[in-house]
Amino acid sequence: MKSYNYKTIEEKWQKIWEEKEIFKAVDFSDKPKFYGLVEFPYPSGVGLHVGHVRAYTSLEVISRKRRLEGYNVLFPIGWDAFGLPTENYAIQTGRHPRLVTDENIKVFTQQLKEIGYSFDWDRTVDTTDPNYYKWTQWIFLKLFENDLAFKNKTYVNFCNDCKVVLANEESQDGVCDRCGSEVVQMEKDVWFLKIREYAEKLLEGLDTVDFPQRIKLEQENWIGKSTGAEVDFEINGVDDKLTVFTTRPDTLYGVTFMVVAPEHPLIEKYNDKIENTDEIKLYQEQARKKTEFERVQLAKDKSGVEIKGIKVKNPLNGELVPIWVADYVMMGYGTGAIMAVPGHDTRDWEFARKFDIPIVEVIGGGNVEEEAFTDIEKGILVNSDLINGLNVQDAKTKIMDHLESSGLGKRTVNYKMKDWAFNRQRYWGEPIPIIHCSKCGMVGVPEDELPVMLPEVDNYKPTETGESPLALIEDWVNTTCPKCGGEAKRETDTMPQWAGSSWYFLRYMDARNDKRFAGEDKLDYWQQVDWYNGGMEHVTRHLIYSRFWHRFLYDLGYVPTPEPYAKRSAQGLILGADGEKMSKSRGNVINPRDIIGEYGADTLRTYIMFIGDYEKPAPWSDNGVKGCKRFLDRLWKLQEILEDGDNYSKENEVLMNKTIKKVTEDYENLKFNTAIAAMMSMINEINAKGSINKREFSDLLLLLNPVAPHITEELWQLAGNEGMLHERSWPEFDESKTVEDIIEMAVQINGKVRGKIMLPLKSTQQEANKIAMEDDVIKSYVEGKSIVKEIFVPGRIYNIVVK
Ligand code: ANZ
Ligand code: ZN
Repeated sequence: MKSYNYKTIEEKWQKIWEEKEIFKAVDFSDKPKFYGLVEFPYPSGVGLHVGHVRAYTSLEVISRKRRLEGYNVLFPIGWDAFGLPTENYAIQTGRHPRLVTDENIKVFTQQLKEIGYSFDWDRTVDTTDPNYYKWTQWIFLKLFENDLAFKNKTYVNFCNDCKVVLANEESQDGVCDRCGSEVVQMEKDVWFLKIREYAEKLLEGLDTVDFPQRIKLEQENWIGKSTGAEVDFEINGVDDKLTVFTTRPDTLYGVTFMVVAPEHPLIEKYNDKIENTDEIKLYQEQARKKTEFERVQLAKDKSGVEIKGIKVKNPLNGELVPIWVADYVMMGYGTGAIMAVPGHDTRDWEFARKFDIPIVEVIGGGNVEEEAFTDIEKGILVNSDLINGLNVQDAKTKIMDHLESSGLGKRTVNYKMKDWAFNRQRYWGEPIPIIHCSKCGMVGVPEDELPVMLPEVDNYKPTETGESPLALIEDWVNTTCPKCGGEAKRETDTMPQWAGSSWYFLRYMDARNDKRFAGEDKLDYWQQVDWYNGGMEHVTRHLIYSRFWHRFLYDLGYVPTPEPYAKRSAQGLILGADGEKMSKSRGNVINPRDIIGEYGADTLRTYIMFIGDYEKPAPWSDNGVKGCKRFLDRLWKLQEILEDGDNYSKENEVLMNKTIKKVTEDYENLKFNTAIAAMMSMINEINAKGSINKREFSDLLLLLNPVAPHITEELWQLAGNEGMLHERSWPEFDESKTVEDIIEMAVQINGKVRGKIMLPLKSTQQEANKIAMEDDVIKSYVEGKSIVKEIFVPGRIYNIVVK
């Protein structure tokens, strides 16, 4: 027997797969199709890590299994290559991000190939390739044409260190996600996409997909649908009103003040009437310096100023209510103004306490002197004229009916989700294909002029003014207006990192098309992603953004399905051996290449699938790796006890059926660890029995092939089979043969039948004894006596002779 030389074996099969283009997805094949998608990597300078291996091996296993099951499989890979690390590296070293990206892609490609993944390498996409970003720009233009892209002045989170405008999500805790320095507010005119218009569709779509519950929940929370009412409060003495959004119209009788956001237009509008404008201006300036996070999350200590000179009237009882300005109310949500009910809202309660504003109880059941009473299940309306005695739900309905019929308000829905800040002031991103003309306004670059290529720059560093370095290249910026032919300027913002990944799964269906983002016929054939696996980090935004783009394209008739991904799963993190997150500073990082070098790719793949529950975090274990290598060694050694045979032997029949069933089902349920454990114990049983025939061996190889494709192909060939293993079909099992036959057996004591036991047909004498002694009657005849002799005829009789 040759020894298991994984290095030569793995190189050999990888070469064969590549040369024969085994894993090419076939457009329009008659076979059923399966589209498995993994999140494409950002090709960073540090190369592949074990987390990638965990993320990719799962769908690799499913994809290989699907091919054996007769599917035409699309299992692609590509590069999400725009982004800050590469750009920052370029700034430091002066090397062009293009060169750096190409080098990194080379390294990643080689590493993925060394692991033996069955990707279709003909379909790779690279988001930084003009042939790709041409279509990213094209989708942007479609959004622009459909009024879903707009520019607006806002205060943006600006990192003084990175010189970049950050999305709210990138500046949580008021610090920059990337460098940790303080984030300041800067006024800028930036691009937004109107994802809010898709809120309802994105919510509804969740009912039609197979996503883990926690992912659905995160999508729902991100969208943050809130049902309530808009209520108009007449402004006293003028013909105008202040409209608030409330989820609690039932508490209207408990309103003791109003709050408007510091940015609310009312302040400007009634400047003449307001008596303390200086005080308010000062407050507005202070608020401007705070990030949204500081205003909402950190605002333990409430601040605010009463607007003197104007009041509003409570629409139900006509009482005059003072208006305050306070930064815990955000301009970007609802109407930017609230009716404050300190008796039943905690923030309002804290505010009222601090500024000595009356607190009125309108929901009985608590003690509003001590804290806001917020129990909407138990509370009963009090001090509320129209609705006294009702529960909260009924009171809401009644008040909303009343408001609507008397024209004082209306039912409304709000979404927490903000429009998507779609811009970066950096170099290494897709140029936004818009031209600014002083006569025509903003004009989309004509489709036949796409892509708008990234120009060469001398310096990749963003400008101090917060503009991208593109703004400094005059001959690029200055252009002519596509509409009027007059002098015009190009947009110099680039797209955010999320752009390219919002539609890459469509490009894989037709990656080399130069007429369209993907051909209609191919989109029709591949339809949608059948199964998408990835991480939990950043998944909320990526899924929201890509579902939005996809849904938009669907609405325009460009793609055949409303949702891009039929099913989504997520892997857990691989932790360092110390149980901590892998990090350079902790020195607990495992490099997959080292494992491949020492044990081979099949061991790496097997171990990473064996490491633990797929969806949970799992610590690395060197012993675990060695154990998996020993498993493959034992598999290799089965050659020594290999016998002829085209059918399962009687002895191994149950073992085979049961293992096939277990592995088949476990793979589908992401229980790779227990599937592998079943194959490990199968090998142990085979070794105990001392033989395995060729048919049994082949089927075992097939079961393990998706996980360890090289060694299984090799063993198949060494066993003298024709063709290649991956051309065979997935083994089937007979449900009725997955358990041992159970029989009834009489137990005699000194020749007399004293009881009956149930036991598997092939039980041994020891097993029969164990079961017999669990029977109290039989036991009573044996207890206290010594066993002289036992006669055991398997499947027939068990006689115990005692004295
Ligand atoms: C009166 C009231 C009484 C409220 C009560 C709550 C409890 P969600 O569920 O998040 O939508 N609100 C409305 N617009 C706001 C804004 N721009 N900034 C800060 N707070 C705002 O919450 C909606 C509730 O949050 C609204 O209902 C409003 O306060 C407040 F016992 O109105 B409520
Ligand atoms: Zn023009």
